[in-house]
Amino acid sequence: MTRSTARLSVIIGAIGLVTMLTLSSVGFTQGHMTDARVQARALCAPHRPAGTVVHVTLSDQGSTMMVGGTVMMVSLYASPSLVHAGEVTFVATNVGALTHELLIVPAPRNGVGSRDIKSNGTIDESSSLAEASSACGADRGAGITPGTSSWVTLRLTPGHYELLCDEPWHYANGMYQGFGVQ
Ligand SMILES: [Cu+2]
Repeated sequence: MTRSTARLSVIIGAIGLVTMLTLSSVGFTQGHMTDARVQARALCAPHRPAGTVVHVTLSDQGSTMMVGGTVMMVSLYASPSLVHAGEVTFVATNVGALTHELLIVPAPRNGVGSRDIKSNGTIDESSSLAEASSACGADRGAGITPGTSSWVTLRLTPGHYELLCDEPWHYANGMYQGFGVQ
């Protein structure tokens, strides 16, 4: 290999690396799409959402489970993440490949993400205020399947809350977000 071909292959390699990084960052930021794009992708939405509407995007990187099925790339992103007290409708849209759900729970004393994980990979749901887990429907169901939305309306008083997905091991892998009501 001549010096110039060696230099050329270094340049091509660098371009390839930059392309790979760009593509992977596009994939990783999928959970942060604008509300409009999320709504356009969802198969269903509530007809007349009551109160303040919060869009929650549930996402994952598909079958990246490793080591005993407990490591996965999952994400939950709510917009807005701070609302005024009163009636709030959460519309949760699953743009990932796994089934997800949305629970609205008062934030744990030790901070968002600090809940104990049971041996089956879930948390104690007894303090949950509401749940959207019905594919193309309101309230509780069998889970939000890929490409569908679920929604739930409730009255929230000022405070700190946690939005989370309690499919096995999703919370343990970071599928939660703090949510404020003022
Ligand atoms: Cu999940």
